[in-house]
Amino acid sequence: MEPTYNPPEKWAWDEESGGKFASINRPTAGPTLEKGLPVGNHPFQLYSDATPNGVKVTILFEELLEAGVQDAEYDAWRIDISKGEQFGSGFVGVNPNSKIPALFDHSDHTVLRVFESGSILMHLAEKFSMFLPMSGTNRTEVLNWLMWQMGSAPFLGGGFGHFYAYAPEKYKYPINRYAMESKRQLDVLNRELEHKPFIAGEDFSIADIAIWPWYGQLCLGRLYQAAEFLDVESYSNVMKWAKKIDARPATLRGRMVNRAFGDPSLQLHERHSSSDFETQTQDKISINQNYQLQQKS
Ligand SMILES: N[C@@H](CCC(=O)N[C@@H](CS)C(=O)NCC(=O)O)C(=O)O
Repeated sequence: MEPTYNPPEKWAWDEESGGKFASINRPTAGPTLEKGLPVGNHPFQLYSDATPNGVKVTILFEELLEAGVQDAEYDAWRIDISKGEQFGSGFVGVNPNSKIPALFDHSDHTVLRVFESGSILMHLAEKFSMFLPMSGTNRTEVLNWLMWQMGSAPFLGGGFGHFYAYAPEKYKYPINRYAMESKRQLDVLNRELEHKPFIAGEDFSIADIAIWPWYGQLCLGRLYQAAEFLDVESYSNVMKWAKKIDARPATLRGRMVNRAFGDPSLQLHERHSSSDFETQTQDKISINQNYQLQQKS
Protein backbone atom coordinates (compact mmCIF):
# COMPACT_ATOMS: atom_id res chain seq x y z
CA MET A 1 0.00 0.00 0.00
CA GLU A 2 1.32 3.51 -0.87
CA PRO A 3 1.94 5.62 2.23
CA THR A 4 -0.13 8.81 2.29
CA TYR A 5 2.23 10.58 4.66
CA ASN A 6 6.00 10.53 4.91
CA PRO A 7 6.95 11.69 8.40
CA PRO A 8 9.83 14.21 8.48
CA GLU A 9 13.01 13.51 10.50
CA LYS A 10 11.68 15.58 13.37
CA TRP A 11 8.00 16.40 13.98
CA ALA A 12 7.07 20.08 14.17
CA TRP A 13 3.74 21.74 14.93
CA ASP A 14 3.39 23.74 11.75
CA GLU A 15 -0.34 23.39 11.10
CA GLU A 16 -3.58 22.41 12.84
CA SER A 17 -4.34 18.76 12.24
CA GLY A 18 -7.99 19.42 11.34
CA GLY A 19 -11.01 17.77 12.92
CA LYS A 20 -13.43 18.85 15.61
CA PHE A 21 -10.99 19.72 18.41
CA ALA A 22 -8.06 20.97 16.29
CA SER A 23 -8.24 24.51 17.66
CA ILE A 24 -7.72 23.42 21.29
CA ASN A 25 -5.14 20.69 20.70
CA ARG A 26 -1.49 21.65 21.06
CA PRO A 27 1.78 19.81 21.81
CA THR A 28 2.66 21.69 25.01
CA ALA A 29 1.38 21.71 28.60
CA GLY A 30 0.93 24.55 31.07
CA PRO A 31 -1.44 27.53 31.25
CA THR A 32 -2.08 29.79 28.28
CA LEU A 33 -4.04 32.46 30.19
CA GLU A 34 -4.33 33.88 33.70
CA LYS A 35 -7.73 32.86 35.03
CA GLY A 36 -8.65 31.88 38.57
CA LEU A 37 -11.31 29.38 39.56
CA PRO A 38 -14.56 30.26 41.34
CA VAL A 39 -15.11 28.75 44.81
CA GLY A 40 -18.52 28.01 46.35
CA ASN A 41 -19.64 27.11 49.86
CA HIS A 42 -19.57 23.32 49.81
CA PRO A 43 -16.68 21.07 50.91
CA PHE A 44 -16.17 19.81 47.35
CA GLN A 45 -15.46 22.09 44.41
CA LEU A 46 -15.71 20.30 41.10
CA TYR A 47 -14.44 21.79 37.83
CA SER A 48 -15.81 19.77 34.95
CA ASP A 49 -17.86 19.43 31.79
CA ALA A 50 -20.58 16.90 30.92
CA THR A 51 -18.40 14.58 28.84
CA PRO A 52 -18.26 10.84 29.71
CA ASN A 53 -15.22 11.45 31.94
CA GLY A 54 -16.91 14.41 33.59
CA VAL A 55 -20.23 12.72 34.38
CA LYS A 56 -18.52 9.85 36.19
CA VAL A 57 -17.88 12.23 39.08
CA THR A 58 -21.25 13.99 39.08
CA ILE A 59 -23.01 10.59 38.99
CA LEU A 60 -21.00 9.49 42.04
CA PHE A 61 -21.79 12.71 43.93
CA GLU A 62 -25.49 12.36 43.13
CA GLU A 63 -25.46 8.67 44.13
CA LEU A 64 -23.83 9.57 47.47
CA LEU A 65 -26.42 12.29 48.10
CA GLU A 66 -29.24 9.94 47.04
CA ALA A 67 -27.95 7.45 49.62
CA GLY A 68 -28.24 10.15 52.29
CA VAL A 69 -24.57 11.19 52.58
CA GLN A 70 -25.15 14.89 53.22
CA ASP A 71 -21.42 15.61 53.59
CA ALA A 72 -21.07 14.93 49.86
CA GLU A 73 -22.58 18.31 48.92
CA TYR A 74 -20.69 19.91 46.08
CA ASP A 75 -20.45 22.89 43.80
CA ALA A 76 -19.94 21.97 40.14
CA TRP A 77 -18.45 24.70 37.96
CA ARG A 78 -18.41 24.31 34.22
CA ILE A 79 -15.09 24.33 32.40
CA ASP A 80 -15.94 24.79 28.73
CA ILE A 81 -13.25 22.63 27.12
CA SER A 82 -14.35 23.63 23.61
CA LYS A 83 -13.28 27.19 24.49
CA GLY A 84 -9.96 26.08 26.02
CA GLU A 85 -10.90 26.94 29.63
CA GLN A 86 -8.86 23.92 30.79
CA PHE A 87 -5.73 25.96 29.99
CA GLY A 88 -6.53 28.74 32.50
CA SER A 89 -3.93 29.12 35.28
CA GLY A 90 -6.41 28.20 38.03
CA PHE A 91 -7.47 25.01 36.29
CA VAL A 92 -3.88 23.99 35.58
CA GLY A 93 -3.33 24.43 39.34
CA VAL A 94 -5.94 21.75 40.10
CA ASN A 95 -4.92 19.55 37.15
CA PRO A 96 -1.53 20.08 35.48
CA ASN A 97 -2.76 17.77 32.72
CA SER A 98 -5.47 20.31 31.67
CA LYS A 99 -8.28 17.76 31.42
CA ILE A 100 -11.64 17.69 33.16
CA PRO A 101 -12.76 16.49 35.68
CA ALA A 102 -10.74 17.99 38.56
CA LEU A 103 -11.67 18.49 42.20
CA PHE A 104 -10.59 20.54 45.20
CA ASP A 105 -11.52 18.82 48.46
CA HIS A 106 -11.87 21.41 51.24
CA SER A 107 -13.33 18.96 53.75
CA ASP A 108 -10.10 18.47 55.74
CA HIS A 109 -7.51 20.86 57.21
CA THR A 110 -5.53 21.14 54.02
CA VAL A 111 -7.13 21.68 50.64
CA LEU A 112 -6.44 18.66 48.50
CA ARG A 113 -6.35 18.63 44.70
CA VAL A 114 -7.62 15.47 43.02
CA PHE A 115 -7.40 14.87 39.28
CA GLU A 116 -7.94 11.91 36.93
CA SER A 117 -11.52 10.66 37.12
CA GLY A 118 -10.42 7.27 38.51
CA SER A 119 -8.52 8.95 41.32
CA ILE A 120 -11.51 11.20 42.11
CA LEU A 121 -13.89 8.20 42.21
CA MET A 122 -11.55 6.31 44.56
CA HIS A 123 -11.02 9.36 46.77
CA LEU A 124 -14.74 9.96 47.27
CA ALA A 125 -15.64 6.28 47.59
CA GLU A 126 -12.98 5.80 50.27
CA LYS A 127 -13.90 9.01 52.07
CA PHE A 128 -17.53 7.93 52.43
CA SER A 129 -16.97 4.14 52.45
CA MET A 130 -19.47 3.64 49.68
CA PHE A 131 -19.47 2.04 46.23
CA LEU A 132 -16.02 0.48 46.91
CA PRO A 133 -15.48 -2.24 49.52
CA MET A 134 -12.75 -1.18 51.95
CA SER A 135 -10.96 -4.54 51.84
CA GLY A 136 -11.11 -8.06 50.47
CA THR A 137 -11.57 -9.68 47.10
CA ASN A 138 -14.58 -7.55 46.15
CA ARG A 139 -12.47 -4.41 46.52
CA THR A 140 -9.84 -5.86 44.19
CA GLU A 141 -12.50 -6.74 41.63
CA VAL A 142 -13.94 -3.20 41.69
CA LEU A 143 -10.44 -1.77 41.22
CA ASN A 144 -9.72 -4.27 38.43
CA TRP A 145 -12.66 -2.88 36.47
CA LEU A 146 -12.01 0.73 37.40
CA MET A 147 -8.47 0.43 36.02
CA TRP A 148 -9.79 -1.50 33.00
CA GLN A 149 -11.96 1.46 32.17
CA MET A 150 -9.17 3.99 32.59
CA GLY A 151 -6.95 1.99 30.23
CA SER A 152 -9.60 0.94 27.72
CA ALA A 153 -11.74 4.04 27.11
CA PRO A 154 -8.98 5.99 25.31
CA PHE A 155 -9.21 3.36 22.53
CA LEU A 156 -12.96 3.93 22.32
CA GLY A 157 -12.86 7.73 22.64
CA GLY A 158 -9.48 8.92 21.39
CA GLY A 159 -9.24 6.08 18.88
CA PHE A 160 -12.63 4.99 17.53
CA GLY A 161 -14.65 8.12 18.38
CA HIS A 162 -11.99 10.44 17.04
CA PHE A 163 -11.54 8.73 13.69
CA TYR A 164 -15.21 7.78 13.19
CA ALA A 165 -16.82 11.06 14.25
CA TYR A 166 -14.30 13.89 14.61
CA ALA A 167 -11.46 13.48 12.09
CA PRO A 168 -11.69 15.75 9.03
CA GLU A 169 -11.96 12.72 6.70
CA LYS A 170 -12.91 9.06 7.09
CA TYR A 171 -9.74 6.96 6.98
CA LYS A 172 -10.33 3.23 6.66
CA TYR A 173 -7.25 1.97 8.51
CA PRO A 174 -7.78 3.70 11.91
CA ILE A 175 -11.58 3.23 11.80
CA ASN A 176 -11.11 -0.50 11.24
CA ARG A 177 -8.44 -0.79 13.89
CA TYR A 178 -10.41 1.02 16.61
CA ALA A 179 -13.83 -0.42 15.67
CA MET A 180 -12.27 -3.86 16.11
CA GLU A 181 -10.84 -2.95 19.51
CA SER A 182 -14.05 -1.23 20.68
CA LYS A 183 -16.10 -4.30 19.72
CA ARG A 184 -13.61 -6.54 21.50
CA GLN A 185 -14.03 -4.41 24.64
CA LEU A 186 -17.85 -4.61 24.35
CA ASP A 187 -17.50 -8.38 24.08
CA VAL A 188 -15.36 -8.43 27.25
CA LEU A 189 -18.11 -6.58 29.12
CA ASN A 190 -20.86 -8.70 27.57
CA ARG A 191 -19.28 -11.97 28.67
CA GLU A 192 -18.66 -10.64 32.19
CA LEU A 193 -22.19 -9.30 32.60
CA GLU A 194 -23.79 -12.59 31.60
CA HIS A 195 -23.92 -13.94 35.16
CA LYS A 196 -23.83 -10.88 37.39
CA PRO A 197 -25.94 -7.73 37.70
CA PHE A 198 -23.04 -5.28 37.93
CA ILE A 199 -19.58 -5.36 36.46
CA ALA A 200 -17.74 -6.17 39.70
CA GLY A 201 -20.41 -8.53 41.08
CA GLU A 202 -23.62 -8.19 43.05
CA ASP A 203 -23.27 -4.53 43.98
CA PHE A 204 -23.32 -1.28 42.05
CA SER A 205 -19.85 0.27 42.42
CA ILE A 206 -17.50 2.98 41.16
CA ALA A 207 -16.51 0.52 38.44
CA ASP A 208 -20.04 0.74 36.96
CA ILE A 209 -19.96 4.51 37.46
CA ALA A 210 -16.70 4.72 35.47
CA ILE A 211 -17.66 2.30 32.68
CA TRP A 212 -21.30 3.29 32.05
CA PRO A 213 -20.73 6.84 30.73
CA TRP A 214 -18.57 5.37 27.94
CA TYR A 215 -19.77 1.85 27.10
CA GLY A 216 -23.30 2.17 28.50
CA GLN A 217 -23.99 5.39 26.67
CA LEU A 218 -22.41 4.02 23.50
CA CYS A 219 -24.95 1.18 23.61
CA LEU A 220 -27.78 3.64 24.35
CA GLY A 221 -26.89 5.46 21.12
CA ARG A 222 -25.54 8.60 22.77
CA LEU A 223 -21.91 8.48 21.59
CA TYR A 224 -20.58 9.13 18.09
CA GLN A 225 -23.88 8.01 16.43
CA ALA A 226 -22.16 4.65 16.16
CA ALA A 227 -24.76 2.29 17.65
CA GLU A 228 -25.63 0.66 14.34
CA PHE A 229 -22.06 0.67 13.00
CA LEU A 230 -20.82 -1.22 16.08
CA ASP A 231 -23.98 -3.35 16.24
CA VAL A 232 -24.44 -2.59 19.92
CA GLU A 233 -27.72 -4.56 20.07
CA SER A 234 -25.71 -7.77 19.77
CA TYR A 235 -24.18 -7.12 23.22
CA SER A 236 -27.42 -7.94 25.00
CA ASN A 237 -25.98 -8.19 28.53
CA VAL A 238 -24.30 -4.81 28.17
CA MET A 239 -27.57 -3.38 26.83
CA LYS A 240 -29.50 -4.67 29.84
CA TRP A 241 -26.91 -3.31 32.28
CA ALA A 242 -26.80 0.05 30.41
CA LYS A 243 -30.59 0.47 30.66
CA LYS A 244 -30.64 -0.52 34.33
CA ILE A 245 -28.08 2.14 35.25
CA ASP A 246 -29.72 4.70 32.98
CA ALA A 247 -32.92 4.32 35.02
CA ARG A 248 -31.23 5.35 38.30
CA PRO A 249 -32.41 8.86 39.30
CA ALA A 250 -28.90 9.83 40.45
CA THR A 251 -27.50 8.83 37.06
CA LEU A 252 -29.92 11.17 35.32
CA ARG A 253 -29.03 14.04 37.67
CA GLY A 254 -25.32 13.35 37.25
CA ARG A 255 -25.70 13.51 33.45
CA MET A 256 -27.39 16.90 33.70
CA VAL A 257 -24.66 18.65 35.68
CA ASN A 258 -22.34 20.94 33.65
CA ARG A 259 -24.23 19.95 30.50
CA ALA A 260 -24.58 22.67 27.86
CA PHE A 261 -25.94 20.77 24.87
CA GLY A 262 -29.14 18.99 23.86
CA ASP A 263 -32.54 19.24 25.56
CA PRO A 264 -32.61 22.46 27.68
CA SER A 265 -34.54 20.66 30.46
CA LEU A 266 -31.52 18.37 30.93
CA GLN A 267 -28.96 21.17 31.05
CA LEU A 268 -27.79 22.34 34.46
CA HIS A 269 -24.76 24.46 33.62
CA GLU A 270 -23.66 24.87 37.25
CA ARG A 271 -24.81 22.95 40.29
CA HIS A 272 -24.70 24.46 43.77
CA SER A 273 -27.70 22.84 45.49
CA SER A 274 -30.00 19.87 45.03
CA SER A 275 -32.86 22.30 44.32
CA ASP A 276 -31.01 23.56 41.22
CA PHE A 277 -32.36 20.54 39.33
CA GLU A 278 -35.86 21.96 39.80
CA THR A 279 -35.14 25.65 39.25
CA GLN A 280 -31.90 26.21 37.32
CA THR A 281 -32.13 24.02 34.22
CA GLN A 282 -31.92 25.96 30.96
CA ASP A 283 -35.65 25.56 30.14
CA LYS A 284 -36.56 27.14 33.50
CA ILE A 285 -33.97 29.89 33.12
CA SER A 286 -35.36 30.81 29.67
CA ILE A 287 -38.93 30.90 31.00
CA ASN A 288 -37.83 33.26 33.79
CA GLN A 289 -35.89 35.46 31.40
CA ASN A 290 -38.87 35.69 29.02
CA TYR A 291 -41.17 36.52 31.93
CA GLN A 292 -38.84 39.30 33.10
CA LEU A 293 -38.62 40.71 29.57
CA GLN A 294 -42.43 40.73 29.32
CA GLN A 295 -42.68 42.53 32.67
CA LYS A 296 -40.29 45.22 31.45
CA SER A 297 -42.04 45.82 28.11
N1 LIG B 1 -7.80 10.11 31.99
C1 LIG B 1 -8.50 11.34 32.19
C2 LIG B 1 -9.04 11.81 30.87
C3 LIG B 1 -9.74 13.13 30.98
C4 LIG B 1 -10.10 13.70 29.61
O1 LIG B 1 -9.63 13.22 28.57
N2 LIG B 1 -10.92 14.73 29.62
C5 LIG B 1 -11.30 15.38 28.37
C6 LIG B 1 -12.80 15.48 28.26
S1 LIG B 1 -13.56 13.88 28.25
C7 LIG B 1 -10.73 16.79 28.34
O2 LIG B 1 -10.67 17.47 29.34
N3 LIG B 1 -10.33 17.24 27.15
C8 LIG B 1 -9.81 18.58 26.96
C9 LIG B 1 -8.53 18.58 26.20
O3 LIG B 1 -8.05 17.52 25.77
O4 LIG B 1 -7.97 19.67 26.03
C10 LIG B 1 -9.61 11.15 33.21
O5 LIG B 1 -10.21 10.08 33.20
O6 LIG B 1 -9.87 12.05 34.02
